[in-house]
Amino acid sequence: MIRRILLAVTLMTPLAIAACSDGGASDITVEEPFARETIGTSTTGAAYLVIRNEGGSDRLISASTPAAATTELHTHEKDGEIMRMRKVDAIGVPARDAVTLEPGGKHIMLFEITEPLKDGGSFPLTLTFEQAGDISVDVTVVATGSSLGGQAHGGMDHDNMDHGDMDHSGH
Ligand SMILES: [Cu+2]
Repeated sequence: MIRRILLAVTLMTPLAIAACSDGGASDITVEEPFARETIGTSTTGAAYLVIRNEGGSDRLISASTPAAATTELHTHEKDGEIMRMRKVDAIGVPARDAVTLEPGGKHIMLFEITEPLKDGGSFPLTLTFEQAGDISVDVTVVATGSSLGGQAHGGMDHDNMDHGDMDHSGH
């Protein structure tokens, strides 16, 4: 059923599609999605991106990718002098605003990455928003320390992160 609707939309002229965008599903755009390459035998990583919202407030409620068995929404919080990652149920996207997921901040955590992420590669990622629905992007894999991945985040490498009391074994 959904496939049929999508096909119908695809067959419409660009003008008709533009007219359809009043529904609000296109209020959100996702820019500059990237992840750092995995190191050694590590199967843990994170995806970063910018969410731009031209419409009313929304929330990113989940993400999924064939590149990893488990995906979680994470944030970083300062616990004394230590930055700890914490799983969150959703990442809020205020109306007509942008939210940046970046190293040392909010991110999409990837567990049990199936194939090592290599510099120059990419993988698909589907973001699910409460209002806007699913938005799929291609995440570019960059080398560790690359400028796209940000620099001044010493000590925040995911491999060295203290995951606190999060249990990642119980899938
Ligand atoms: Cu994390």
